[in-house]
Amino acid sequence: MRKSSIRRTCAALAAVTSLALAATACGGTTKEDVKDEGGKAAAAGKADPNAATKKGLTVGFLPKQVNNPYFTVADKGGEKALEELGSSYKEVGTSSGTDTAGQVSYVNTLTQQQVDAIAVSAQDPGALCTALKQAMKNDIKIVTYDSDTNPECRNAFISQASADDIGRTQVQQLAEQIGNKGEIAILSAAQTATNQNAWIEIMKDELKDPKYKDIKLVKVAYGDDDAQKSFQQTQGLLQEHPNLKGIISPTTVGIKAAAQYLSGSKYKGKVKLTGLGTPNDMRKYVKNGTVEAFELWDPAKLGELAARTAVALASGQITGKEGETFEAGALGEYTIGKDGVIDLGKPTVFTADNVDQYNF
Ligand code: RAM
Repeated sequence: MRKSSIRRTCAALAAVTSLALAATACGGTTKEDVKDEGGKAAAAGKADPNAATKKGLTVGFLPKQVNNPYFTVADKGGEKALEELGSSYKEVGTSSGTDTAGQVSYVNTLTQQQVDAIAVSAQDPGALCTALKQAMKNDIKIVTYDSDTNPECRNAFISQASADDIGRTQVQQLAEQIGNKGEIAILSAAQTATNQNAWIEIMKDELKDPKYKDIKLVKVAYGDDDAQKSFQQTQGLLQEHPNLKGIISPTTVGIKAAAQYLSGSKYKGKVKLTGLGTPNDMRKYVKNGTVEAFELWDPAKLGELAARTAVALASGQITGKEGETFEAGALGEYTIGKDGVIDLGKPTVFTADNVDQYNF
């Protein structure tokens, strides 16, 4: 039986019965039996770098939040890459960045639909684990991108840049702007967000350097990647801490809302703001003097690398082990690092001098 007809039969079964039953009923003609050589090697835990790139795969993208412009750009990058590779893309997800139950149910749905791979940005590291492990048992490859789960709950994590680079450079930028002195605060996304929490830990570590002895981190606030909540949190930070000199917002939604608040207030240009934003969101605030510098990577490339990694995994070219290498089209060759982490590259710093060269 061809894989596509097996999939239809099993999908129909899965739709009317429990997944476990469907898997039993499809026993003997599961995906395992129709694997090519590369697939067999991968099933045995070995990568076959020469295995052909499979076509006709379906990769489901599950961002942290569907209506977040950052993920719109990232997932478009994934869609384009899959089109080039002859595979299909679909996107599902919640509109709130703090709906972990919603994310879990989307993982379960994609598993029932027997997609070949899932690229997911986790709202919470642990909450998705059981569902993701169930997907992997069903031979679905799991790639996290942007925000990771626990390493045993996925095959690989596509990191936008090393957490170290992202965390330390934001502190360095703000410290320079405030002359290494004064109170600062962080405006983050959701309190459970794996990516933001990893960066915040590194920021705190960077702040231990004696050169920052006159800088005091007074608060970490959470805007949940909700524009209104982030705006109000910024307002609250300034009310509670009238001597605040600077804010780091490592989220595209947060930095935009904070810039909007500052630019319409008496603090414009006085309270410094940096963090992670998109050039299109931040251009106006760089030009009107609210923000001097901020940083980000190209989200489209992050989505593209997630898609290409998913296809390489599903083709058996890699298994997610440290040291394996693969070709990611025009992005070049990547090597899998410790714990299955793949770094996209270095973040780019945007200022008034270069912000107009970017359009995302
Ligand atoms: C927001 C999200 C995302 C993060 C970017 C920088 O869009 O929180 O997870 O990577 O900001």
